[in-house]
Amino acid sequence: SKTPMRVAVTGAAGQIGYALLFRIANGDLLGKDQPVHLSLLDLPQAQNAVRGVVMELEDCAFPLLAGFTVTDDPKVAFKDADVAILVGARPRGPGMERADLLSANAEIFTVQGRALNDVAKRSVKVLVVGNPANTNAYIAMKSAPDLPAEAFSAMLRLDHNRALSMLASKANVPVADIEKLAVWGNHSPTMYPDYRETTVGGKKIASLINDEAWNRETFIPQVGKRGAAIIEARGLSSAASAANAAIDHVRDWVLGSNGKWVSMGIPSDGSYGIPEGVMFGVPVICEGGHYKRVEGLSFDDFSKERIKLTLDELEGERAAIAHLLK
Ligand code: NAX
Repeated sequence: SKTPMRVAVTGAAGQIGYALLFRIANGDLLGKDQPVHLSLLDLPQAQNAVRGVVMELEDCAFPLLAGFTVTDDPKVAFKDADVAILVGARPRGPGMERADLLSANAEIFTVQGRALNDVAKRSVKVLVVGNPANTNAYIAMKSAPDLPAEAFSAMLRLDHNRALSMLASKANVPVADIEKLAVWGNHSPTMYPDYRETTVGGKKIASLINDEAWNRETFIPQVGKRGAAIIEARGLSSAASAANAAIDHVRDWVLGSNGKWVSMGIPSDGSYGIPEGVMFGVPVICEGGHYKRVEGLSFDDFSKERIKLTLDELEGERAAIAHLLK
């Protein structure tokens, strides 16, 4: 049988962690024939809670679960990691300014980026879920100069899946038949879900929907505010759907997206006018353990405006933490 792959998850005691770990152990992430070793990182005060989650994982008797590491030390958690899913982050507390939030997280992701740099497999794939996800991923990448920049990504997949589902219901078609959706930019309400190229059975979905007002006044804002709507309804932020998106993101990256477009936050190569290095959501196709940006797309005036809005926000975040990156 195969050698276990090592998957590190941070924020393991949190609500996304609780929805994520059981699916990884069940083989949903890396395949039904791939044993996994789980390395669980959380803060010192959450170690007991992580041990409780481990007891439940044990009680599932997952055949693919080869072992555990439980720790509050990133260098232990990331040792020889094949995959690292960085979920734990500092949430915005009462009265906390945006700049305070950015710098509290900059500290966390600097430490974790350095630890990945020092101890992870050279082929590690890192997904940042913890918010502000794009900027946190950027900081981790910049703190890991010995790893390839391509090792680092931020999660736009929840936005992508939300948009897919809304389009399927609007056009009254199965989700699985929808191809070529793109979500551009920052994982925040400024992101741009873009269905100009999207097809269903070879036909443009835009011609089926044929409602540009719906695109601008309903679709784009609702995808952007979906997270807030879930908090409003559930009293808690998205957890199972966020965990599902993390699984989709990493599974496709490792095992391939079968020719489908998926959206990932990745360091820009300078294309589409996005300055090099900015951690920006773009459509990609995954194959052979690598992602490849979809190239040659064009933007109309409205799309250019939307891209500028989300890029300006990301550049603002990057400027706010620049002094912390040495
Ligand atoms: P919880 O507050 O339930 O759990 C967070 C866990 O992280 C806690 O157990 C905490 O102790 C731990 N933690 C905090 N700092 C840590 C550190 N430095 N090292 C290790 N562990 C640490 O939050 P949860 O609902 O699980 O959400 C986690 C993060 O995901 C938040 O930042 C949230 O904003 C973000 N989200 C990102 C999404 C995306 O699409 N990119 C969507 C879902 C989610 O809102």
